[in-house]
Amino acid sequence: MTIKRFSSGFSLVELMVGIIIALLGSLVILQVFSITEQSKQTTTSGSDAQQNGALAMLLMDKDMRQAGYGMNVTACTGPCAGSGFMGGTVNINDSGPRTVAATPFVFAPILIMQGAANAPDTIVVSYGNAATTSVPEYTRGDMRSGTDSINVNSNNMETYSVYGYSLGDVLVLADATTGTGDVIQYSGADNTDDRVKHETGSYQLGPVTQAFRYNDGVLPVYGGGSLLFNLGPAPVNNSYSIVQDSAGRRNLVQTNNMTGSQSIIAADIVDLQAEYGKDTDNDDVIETWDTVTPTGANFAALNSAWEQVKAVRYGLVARSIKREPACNVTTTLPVWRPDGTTTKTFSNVGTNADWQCYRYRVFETTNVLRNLIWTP
Ligand SMILES: [Ca+2]
Ligand SMILES: [Ca+2]
Repeated sequence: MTIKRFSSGFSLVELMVGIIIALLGSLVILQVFSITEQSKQTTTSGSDAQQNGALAMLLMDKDMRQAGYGMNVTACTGPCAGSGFMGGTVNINDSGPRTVAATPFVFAPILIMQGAANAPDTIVVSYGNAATTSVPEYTRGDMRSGTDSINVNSNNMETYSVYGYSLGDVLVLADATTGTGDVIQYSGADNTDDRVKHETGSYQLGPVTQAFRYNDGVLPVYGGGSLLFNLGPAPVNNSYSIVQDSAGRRNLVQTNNMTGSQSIIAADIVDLQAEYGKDTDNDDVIETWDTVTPTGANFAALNSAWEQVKAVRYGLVARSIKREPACNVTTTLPVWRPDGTTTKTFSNVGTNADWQCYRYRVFETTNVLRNLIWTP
């Protein structure tokens, strides 16, 4: 007797039902995964903006805390009475390699170049880094030509010698009557007559031979009572501006105006606005916050107007990298408070047609120009 054995298994209908259930399961899993991924990217892009903005603020703040070091003038009697140089225009006679052209150096801790209409502002930060002197000397006169050495007032000191300069130090020779100056570089001293030299050629810095890069200019003759500031081996005159790249991204760019080099220091920074804090009645308390760069009918008036600038306040906007699918993640333009209370809008953010598809973070701070506390 044979036993007929039926082979057990799925029928075609059972198989198809099974496949459909598996497909539905996969769909649900994919859907959940997609939603999770989307929310993860949104969270990450928000933190990108947070990080970029914080980095931008950190780097700018680090520079601004030093703004004005070595640039102030203490009270002086004699031929130089009352003369300061804040707000003067200094030529950077640079023979070194540059990626951007040398622009005149406005001799002030902070210069805000207001963007046209509501475009981003550019903030220029300046300071010296001399290890020894942080106050200028007055010249004794007799600079006989534009390349002649400079007779400094060292006879005010105990020793009859040129004091406080190191080879390669970058100096600013300034005429406080006209408000113009020139960057030069210290190339040695002639101690028989207290003279500071600013020759072309090169010098040895440790194992490295360096060229004097700021001594090629033909200078006007500077008379007695001119100021000689020692800004040290590597003074800073940095511009911070928003530059749009070829892909349409806006980044915070730092330009080193002394050497002409440029770099992106924080990505996706879409606006930068700044205002001056001014003490207009000379009681060391700021009462005015505005965007007006000091002016004056003559240099003395311009100098006084600059000496009212005691602080800078600035705000910047960082944008998330991710463009959200729904363009309603931001509904109002970001704002800041330049004087601490009045609200102002970052209008430049809205010039991107799809600005509402991104998230933004606002950062704002005040930097007191504390290196100017000795200003007369
Ligand atoms: Ca502005
Ligand atoms: Ca005041």
